[in-house]
Amino acid sequence: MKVVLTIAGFDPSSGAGVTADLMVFAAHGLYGCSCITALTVQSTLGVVGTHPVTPEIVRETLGCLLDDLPPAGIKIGMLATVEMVVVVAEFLERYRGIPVVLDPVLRSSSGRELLSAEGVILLRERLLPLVDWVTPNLDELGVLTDRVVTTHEQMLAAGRGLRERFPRLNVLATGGHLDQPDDLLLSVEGEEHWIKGEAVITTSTHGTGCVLSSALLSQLVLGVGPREAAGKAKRYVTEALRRAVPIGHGRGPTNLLWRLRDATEPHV
Ligand code: PXL
Repeated sequence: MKVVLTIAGFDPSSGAGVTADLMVFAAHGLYGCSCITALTVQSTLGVVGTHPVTPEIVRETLGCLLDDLPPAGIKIGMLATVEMVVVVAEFLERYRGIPVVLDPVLRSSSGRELLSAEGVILLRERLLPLVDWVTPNLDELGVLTDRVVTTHEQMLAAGRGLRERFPRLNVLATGGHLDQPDDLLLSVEGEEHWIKGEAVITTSTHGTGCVLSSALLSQLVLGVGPREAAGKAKRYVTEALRRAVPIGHGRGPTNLLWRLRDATEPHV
C-alpha cells in the first residue's frame, strides 16, 4: 500500500484540513500520514481561531515520519506562519523526486487569514519553485500573480504568468466560484486545457480546495498522467458536492468518502 503525506492544518469540523485529506486518501486506497501545522477552532459556521504549532514540532514530525514511512507523494495545505513555510521548504529541499501538490491556502471562506502576509511572500519565493503542482482558486491565483482574477480570460492570463515564472510548475487553477465553474490546467508539457465544471447547488461547500488537492495527489501517486489526474480530481470534487448530506448549520462538509459509500444510503 502506498503511503502519502499531508502537511496541513487541523479543522475540528473535518470538512477541510488533515482529517479531510486523510479521508480522500483512504477513498483512493492510499495510506495517509499527516503533519499538523496549526489547530484551527471552527465549526461549519466559520473559523473563530487559529493556533499554529511550533515549527520545531513540524520539523521533528517530518523527520520522524520520513525515516519510517517515506511518502510516495506530499500534499501541502494551510501553513499559517512564515516559520512553517521555512521548515517545509527545508524539508522539500532535502526530499525530492516524488509528486508534491501545494494548495496555497491563504484565507478561509469565512474570511479568516490562514497564512500571514510574510508567509505569503515566502511561499511565492521559496515554496513554489520546490513543488510540482499548485492548485489556487481565483483569489489565491490573484495573490500569487499580483492580478485581479475574476473571469476565465483573467484565469488563463494569470496561469500563463505563473507558468512563465516557474517552468517546472503544473498549475491547476480552480474556478469553482465562477458561474460556469471550470478549472484550468496548464501543464509543464505546455498543455492548456479547460476542465468543464457543472454548478452544483448546495451549501455543503466547505473544504473543496483540500479535497481537490488531495484527490489530485492521490491520482498522481497512483500513476495517472497530469491531464487525466486533473480531470479525475475535478470529478471527485463535483461528486463530493453532489452527494453531500446536510451536516451542521453553516457551510457543511462535502461527501469526502463518496467513492467508498454513498452517505445517503441506509447503513448496512
Ligand atoms: O479550505 C481552506 C482551509 C484549509 N485548511 C484548513 C482550514 C481551511 C478553511 O477553513 O480550516 C485547516
